[in-house]
Amino acid sequence: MLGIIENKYGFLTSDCTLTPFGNGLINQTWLLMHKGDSYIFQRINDNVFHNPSDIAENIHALKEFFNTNFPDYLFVKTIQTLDKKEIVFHPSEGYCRMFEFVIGSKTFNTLQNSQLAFEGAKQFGRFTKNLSKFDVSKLHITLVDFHNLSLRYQQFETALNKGNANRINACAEAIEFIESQKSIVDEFDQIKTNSNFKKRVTHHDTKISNVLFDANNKGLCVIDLDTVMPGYFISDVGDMLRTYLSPVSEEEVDFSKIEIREDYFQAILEGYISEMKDELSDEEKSYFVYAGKFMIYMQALRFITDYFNNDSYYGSKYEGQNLVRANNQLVLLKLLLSKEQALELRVNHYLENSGV
Ligand code: GN1
Ligand code: MG
Repeated sequence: MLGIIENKYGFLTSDCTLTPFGNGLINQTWLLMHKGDSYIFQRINDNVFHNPSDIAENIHALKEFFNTNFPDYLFVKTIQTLDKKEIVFHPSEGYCRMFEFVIGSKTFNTLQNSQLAFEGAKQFGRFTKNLSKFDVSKLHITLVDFHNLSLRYQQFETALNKGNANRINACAEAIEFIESQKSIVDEFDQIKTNSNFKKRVTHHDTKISNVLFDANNKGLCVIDLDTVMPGYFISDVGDMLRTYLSPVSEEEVDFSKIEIREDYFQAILEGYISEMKDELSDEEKSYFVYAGKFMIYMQALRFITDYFNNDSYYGSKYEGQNLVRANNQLVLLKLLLSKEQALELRVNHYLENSGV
């Protein structure tokens, strides 16, 4: 890696240190220190992103739009190579790129208070709202059918037929529960033909570590734009519900720690709607809780499908990790379903009383 950095960016190897950074599952990320300056250096996983230059072109187009229309928006810059490229291909290291590290900014891997959830939701809402005049058809589809729940369900069914039989046989209970919730897919099929649902510029990976905060814990902007594509708002709201509501993540093995924190729900609702109130149709707003079901269910499907397929997508650091992740998400889904009515009431109450 250091060789590429020296050849392509002109940073002498002896002046650089690289330290693994963050907890992404797909790309590899490092903090690069060079003569007192910090950068983010990444290797793009091209088993997942088959055309990394599409990502670079999308980010470039978004940057131009923000520069012209929202010059005050903090858009995290890609550092260009010596020959002015935003992405580098190396025969053995693959596709790499570098970003500036915004001085004074910080990220959180977990949420310690609901105010951070409000700020995160506000930033993702603001991102989509600011891009409402951006021609969404100009974006490359960096991952085809990424949040297509119907396809994810089909992939699960295919894995049930063709996957690792020992693993499948030991998961009867999880499979039965997943099949019992198939109506979540049917509802998504209806959304796809509902003209009140719009495809907007959607981030598709709204975990809290993808928000930059300032020293006072105010949100600055969103990062990790690899999966920015046309999409439905339920992807972004849903992934926030999936990853902010519980005090523990999808990696937690002690499922008794999984929880739905209603104050965090309220914070996501208020943060997102504060920006998106005039963008979303009334019908879209009524799918706020559904968004959580949609994303949690899809993530459970993706993890269990990968488990049946011998962990070929997410990999696994210990035997059964993807099954733990899938079961964790199924517990989260059950808890969400048990609170569904209370959360629907919160949405209705907030929408009626805040005048949006
Ligand atoms: C992957 O790489 P990371 O952690 O940002 C995945 C998301 C999942 C997430 C689950 C391209 O994101 O869709 O929600 O893992 N990204 C891709 O932790 O598959
Ligand atoms: Mg990501």
